[in-house]
Amino acid sequence: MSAAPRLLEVRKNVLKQNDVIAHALRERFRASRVFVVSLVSSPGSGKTAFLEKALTLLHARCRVAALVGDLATENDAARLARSLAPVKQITTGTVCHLEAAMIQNALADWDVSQLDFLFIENVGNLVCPSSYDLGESLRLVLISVTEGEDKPLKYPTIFNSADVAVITKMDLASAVEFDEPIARKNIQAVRPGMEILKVSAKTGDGMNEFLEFIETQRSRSRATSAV
Ligand SMILES: Nc1nc2c(ncn2[C@@H]2O[C@H](COP(=O)(O)OP(=O)(O)OP(=O)(O)O)[C@@H](O)[C@H]2O)c(=O)[nH]1
Ligand SMILES: [Mg+2]
Repeated sequence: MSAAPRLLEVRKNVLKQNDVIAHALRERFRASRVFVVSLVSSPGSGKTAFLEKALTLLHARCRVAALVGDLATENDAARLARSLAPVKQITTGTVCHLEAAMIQNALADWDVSQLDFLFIENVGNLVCPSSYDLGESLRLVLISVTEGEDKPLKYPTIFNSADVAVITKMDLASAVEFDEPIARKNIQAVRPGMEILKVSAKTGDGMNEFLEFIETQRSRSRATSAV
């Protein structure tokens, strides 16, 4: 057997194993009645800034926590911890995405039934994270106004693996001549009917709408998954 098919076989098995763990995680989250929201985007789209703001606002009214993945450093965990919510950094070394087993390990000593929301910030990457189910209830794909309206067309898989798109850094939109109708059209071309939210972590615009949105999603999921 040549090297390439073997590599393909190993990759398939890794993905299969990931799905088994993700399924177990999803069952655990459902039984614990915790709503899990993951964030994917390119590096620097504003995941941590957005999450810090969301955690700070939510921490005042419900039980929230976060996991954050990066290849190296604990920088993002330190930023998120300013919200006073419990936070854990997952450092992946050379791996360009989070995997379900990493989430399982990070949560080994956490009682998730004590949480209303758990957020997971993935490694900044528009390719690898799309293949890995983390057992989350809702996956957000962030696209910042500074990275170009064509990203959904260039990286359709990540948009297809997500449930909702969040346009970030709206405070910079006019400075970078962000063309919102084109960006929306591109998102819809890849994922027709996808819900799109707009936020600025800097000014706080759109944050209340986002919180209302996830609270509604959580209520819906609780109503449909009677445990
Ligand atoms: N003006 C403005 N800047 C922002 C906003 N959100 C994030 N930034 C800036 O964008 C840069 C990257 O933000 P991060 O929150 O670190 O982005 P990230 O997606 O978490 O980055 P990685 O974890 O490295 O992938 C930082 O300099 C932030 O201050 C925003 O809403 N407005
Ligand atoms: Mg970050």
